[in-house]
Amino acid sequence: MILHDKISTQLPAWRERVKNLVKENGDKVIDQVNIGQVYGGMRDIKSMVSDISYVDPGTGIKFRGFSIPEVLEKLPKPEGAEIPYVGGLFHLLMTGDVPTKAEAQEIEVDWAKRSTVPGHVYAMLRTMPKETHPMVLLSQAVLALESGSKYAKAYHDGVKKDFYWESTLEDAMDLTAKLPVMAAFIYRLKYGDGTEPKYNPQLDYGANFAHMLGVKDEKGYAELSRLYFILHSDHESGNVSAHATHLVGSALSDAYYAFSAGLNGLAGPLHGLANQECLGWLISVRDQFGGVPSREDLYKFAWDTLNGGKVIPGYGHAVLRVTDPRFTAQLEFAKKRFPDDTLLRLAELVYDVVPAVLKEQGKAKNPAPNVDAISGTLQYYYGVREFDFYTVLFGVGRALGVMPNLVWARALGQPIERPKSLTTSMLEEIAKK
Ligand code: NMX
Ligand code: MLT
Repeated sequence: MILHDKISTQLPAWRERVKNLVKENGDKVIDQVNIGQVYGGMRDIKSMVSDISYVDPGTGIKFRGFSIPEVLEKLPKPEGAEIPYVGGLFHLLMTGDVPTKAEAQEIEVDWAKRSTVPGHVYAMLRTMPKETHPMVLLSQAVLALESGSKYAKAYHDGVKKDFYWESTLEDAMDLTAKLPVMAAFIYRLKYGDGTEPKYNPQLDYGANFAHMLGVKDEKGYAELSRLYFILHSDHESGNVSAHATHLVGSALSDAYYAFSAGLNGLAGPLHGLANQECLGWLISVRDQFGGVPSREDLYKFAWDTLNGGKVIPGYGHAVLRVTDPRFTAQLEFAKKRFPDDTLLRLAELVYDVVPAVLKEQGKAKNPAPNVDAISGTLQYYYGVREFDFYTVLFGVGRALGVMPNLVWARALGQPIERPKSLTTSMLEEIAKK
């Protein structure tokens, strides 16, 4: 497998680099921790390492050093498409190399071969009550695949630590191959006829998803799916879904246990569920005013939300201090394809009005939009209008980033994660000094 060969070529140098860094500079101080941070969700404490992506507060995400416009420009694309292969992004995140078209297609072909979802997963999902949230179903489906973990088997068969990453890579390929199929089935089960989707090996990952979901404009939605999965793949290591995946994986739990945990974190309204909440908020504005309101009406509506003790979903960020470039990429995609859409015009007006409202309120450190402020608007345009499905889409995308992180954590032998906690009395003692 191409990813296996590339990683194993790179690995000796990486192991040497990390070993020397820790040996020669292990006691160099990179950060200090204060009491506010200990009580404040560990915000900004520099205590993790990832070479897969990095979020600069002032410019946003870089995937393996490439900005979003660079990724969209450099990665190979299917014939006649504007948005690159998802397989190309996965190759980039796993290896750091921009793949050729043939290399990106190799991942796509491998995914197609691994895409069959075992019957017990469908049977299990069918037993769940109709009102079960799609994120519960996705997390359960991921866990239900665990019995097929190649890493868990290799571990129990006594494979040496240096080789853990190989079976983890196999799990990463298997899981990412099956995720869009399981997501499409959850969509059909919840809102459609409940039939099991079939992956078409002639189509790429994004086009397959469009086909399996059964949207009207398959070509248009295939472009959106590729964009959506690429943009949502990774946001360095500290966000809840990536960190949860890493934390659980650090106990040497396999990719299925680890990613299911990540999904459970993604399902929170302050994290991935904000995309569902955001579209709900936009629709409530549209319905209250019968379309796009005046700036004054929107201003008042936003203040009513804040005065009601709620957050404005899709705005603010723990790290970013500017407009999220993932928001901008989606806005540009939509403006190019459906500039007159009511919800898009509304999302643009919100972008104009809400940052000023949040600034006036003076609480949010970043009043600008994040990735979730517009993603639902694009889904809605293409006819995927069931808001509670949106975080499932985020989950499919997120696997593409957290899996390379897991493979490399295994390859570099990262240890079990175990920070130290203190009691409040201890902190009070420290405060007196
Ligand atoms: N609307 C209202 N209040 C906000 C918002 C917002 N969009 N963003 C931040 N605040 C408040 C926040 O609740 C906090 O209030 P309090 O002191 O009363 O607890 C205060 O501003 C300071 O928060 P920050 O330090 O700016 O933000 P923090 O790093 O704690 O949290 C988020 C980051 C993203 C959780 C927060 O901005 C938020 O709740 N945003 C809305 C939900 C959202 O869009 N989440 C999706 C994030 C992206 N993702 O996909 O994960
Ligand atoms: C993400 O993509 O994970 C979100 O923007 C949240 C974060 O980075 O903290």
